[in-house]
Amino acid sequence: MRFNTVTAALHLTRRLISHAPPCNVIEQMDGATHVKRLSIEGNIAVGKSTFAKVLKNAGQNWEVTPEPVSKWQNVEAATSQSVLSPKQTASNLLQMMYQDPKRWSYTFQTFSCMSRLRTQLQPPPASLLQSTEPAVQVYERSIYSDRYIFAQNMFELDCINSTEWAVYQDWHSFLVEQFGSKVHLEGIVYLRASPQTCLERLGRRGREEEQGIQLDYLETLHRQHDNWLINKSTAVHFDHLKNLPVLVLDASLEFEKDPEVQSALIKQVTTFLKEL
Ligand code: DCM
Ligand code: MG
Repeated sequence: MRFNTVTAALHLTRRLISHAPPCNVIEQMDGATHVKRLSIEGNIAVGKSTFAKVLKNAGQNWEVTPEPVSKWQNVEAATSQSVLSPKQTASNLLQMMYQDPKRWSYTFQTFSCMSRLRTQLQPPPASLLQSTEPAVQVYERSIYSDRYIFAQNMFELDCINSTEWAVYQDWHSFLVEQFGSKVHLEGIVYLRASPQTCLERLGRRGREEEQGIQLDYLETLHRQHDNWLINKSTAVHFDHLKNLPVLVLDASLEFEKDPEVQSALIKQVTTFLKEL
C-alpha cells in the first residue's frame, strides 16, 4: 500500500530524529498525527461493519473501532452500575428507543454519543503508533453522524423535543470544542445504498431490536446522509467538518462475499487516503 510521500517523509523524520526535533516534527511525535482517522458512515445495515472488516483484512496498518452497540444493549454493564439486584434486568436502551422513541430518543442519543466519544478518544493501539508505515484508524460512524444524522432526524420526527434538542446541541458543541483536534477526522467514507437494499440487509442480519423498522425511517436517514455528505445542505457547526473530504462508495452490490467488488472498493479508499 502506498501513501502520500509527505506523510511518509514526516513519519520517517519522526523515527530518525530522536534529539531536539524541530517544532513541526514534535507535532508528528504525539503519535496521533501520522495516523489518519476515517469514519465509515451510512444507513442502518448498509454494511459498515462488514466493510470495516474488509478494510482491516486489507492491510496490517488499519485498525477498526466498531460501533459500541453492545453497550447500548446493556447499559448497566457499560457503566459503573454493573451490579444488578436480583429483581433488576439489564436495560436495553436500543430496544427502549425503538419501542418508545418519544420517551427514549434523547436518552439513547446522549448515551450513544457519550460511549462513542469515549472510544474516539482512546489513543491508537501501539501497533499503529510504532508502525513504520502510515497507519489508518477506521471508526464505524462518529460523534458527527450521531448529531447530524440520528439526533437531528429524531428532532425532525418530533421524537426529541425542542428543549432536548437545545440541550443536546449545547453539550455536543461544548465537548467537540473542548476536545479539539483529539476528535477530528481526516476523512469520511460514505457507504451508500438504497433504503430498500438496507431494509433487506436489516432483515437478513436479524438484530431483534430493529425488526420493527419501516422503509420510511430508512428513507429519512438516507436523506439525512445525502444532505450532510453529498448536497452539503446540513448546517454543521464545526469548521473542521465543513471541508472534510468525503468518499462516496456504491454499496449496492453485495460485496460481503465478492472479492472482486471488495478489491475495487479498497482501491478507491486507498486512492482517497493518498490525497488526504
Ligand atoms: N443508532 C441510532 N442512533 C445513533 C447511532 C446508532 O439510532 N446515533 C442505531 C441505528 C441502528 C444501530 O444503532 O439500529 C446501529 O446499527 P448499524 O450497524 O446498522 O449502524
Ligand atoms: Mg454495524
